[in-house]
Amino acid sequence: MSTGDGVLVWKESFEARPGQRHQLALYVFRSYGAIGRVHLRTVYTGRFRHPDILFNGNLEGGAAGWAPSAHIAVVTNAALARTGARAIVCSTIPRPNLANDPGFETGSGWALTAGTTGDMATDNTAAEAFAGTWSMRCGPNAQPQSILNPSFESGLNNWREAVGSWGPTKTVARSGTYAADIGGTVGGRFKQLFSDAVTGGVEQGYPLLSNRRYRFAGFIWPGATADGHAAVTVQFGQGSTIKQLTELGRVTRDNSTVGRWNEVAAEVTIPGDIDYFVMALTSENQTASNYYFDDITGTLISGNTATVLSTQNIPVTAGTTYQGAVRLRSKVATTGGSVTVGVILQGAGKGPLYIDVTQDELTGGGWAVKTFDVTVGDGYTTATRYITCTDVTGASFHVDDFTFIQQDNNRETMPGTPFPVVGERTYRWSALALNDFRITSVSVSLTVTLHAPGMPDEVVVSGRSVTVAV
Ligand SMILES: [Ca+2]
Ligand SMILES: [Ca+2]
Repeated sequence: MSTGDGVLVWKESFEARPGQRHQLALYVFRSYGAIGRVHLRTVYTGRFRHPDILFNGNLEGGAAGWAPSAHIAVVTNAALARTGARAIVCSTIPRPNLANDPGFETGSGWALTAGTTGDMATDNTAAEAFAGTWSMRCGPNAQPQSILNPSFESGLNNWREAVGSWGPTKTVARSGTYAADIGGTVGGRFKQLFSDAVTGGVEQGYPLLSNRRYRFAGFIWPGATADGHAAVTVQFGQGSTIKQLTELGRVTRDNSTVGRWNEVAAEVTIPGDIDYFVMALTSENQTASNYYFDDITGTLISGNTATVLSTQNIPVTAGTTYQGAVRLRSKVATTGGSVTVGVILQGAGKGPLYIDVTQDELTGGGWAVKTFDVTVGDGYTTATRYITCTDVTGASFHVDDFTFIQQDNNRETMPGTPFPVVGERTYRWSALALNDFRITSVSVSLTVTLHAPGMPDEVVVSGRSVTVAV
């Protein structure tokens, strides 16, 4: 016999058999002091028949005591039942699409966040939609043109007469009413007209973005008896220094050029040591008749991009995998460019994380499917769909059916009937599961939730769940 915290334990045990009667007695002597209580406890150990306290656990009472959900039901089918005729059947849980209006049929819910107004927009043209009548039109992307008054419709504003006297003319015009002309026949002279980004003061160039591609172009009309030649040249500079001259082309009068507009053009990728350009129009050795110039342009043709962002922030769960999918196509008349679709993951204290996929080939008018998968990392709580189109030229791309589907952790629960339990007692629960051989992925588990007044619920998942995955 031992003592401790007022407990007396007598560890001696003896065999007990059914039908036997035993008596435990204790004599207590209290000589003085406070009133107390004494309890006697006898511990029986052995193999007992444990009562099954779960109501309708064998399901033979149908759904009584259970609350079936959309895809968990009690069915009568002896072939599926382990005992009796009924069993719980967990059928396929459809993977939910979490994206609102994937087919753009409301024509709303998206905002242009980058690019030029009109670059991208929802489009209610049935012929352009994969389904329904609406789709998202992507492109063509606007290509910014730098030169002010490129068509001389405001005379020589933003142009500077560097050599000789020039004039706007109405004699010929490729666009609008006016063109620039070299101001009459000037035998043997060299004449030059420079672009000027800011009229008045010192001539100023137009800024350039390095490593981007530009197309420089102009049109020249030789007069009927023009001789010598005319040219359009781009002067590339850095600071106050002209570092490179690129002649787009020169035009002399002959049967193929006279009396019509002749384009001279070049595409240039801007090196890192160039930051502005000036256009120079020149005529040289001309004695007899005018040359005319019109539509002088410097156009950024690479890196032109636009983005639309969904106004729906889709709640996501860390550790869960989602799949985004779209239908997209380029029109027959589309000549280049790419479309990127994806989501931006965001969460408190987290920078935006872009998950996307790019279609950079033309589809020639046919529909293609693009998908991207994302398993959400810790800390991210929302996903927002976006679409970007870059350098789309000629005609547009169209995007339709932009879904965002939860691929896993699609869970349903069928609650049973609460049953009372006693503290410090041990319970065991079990269930048997059978999977259809056609199942490709599933996990089932039996869970008990412990409730106690004033205490948080405690969820106890069965030690072994059944998982099948191929
Ligand atoms: Ca649609
Ligand atoms: Ca013009």
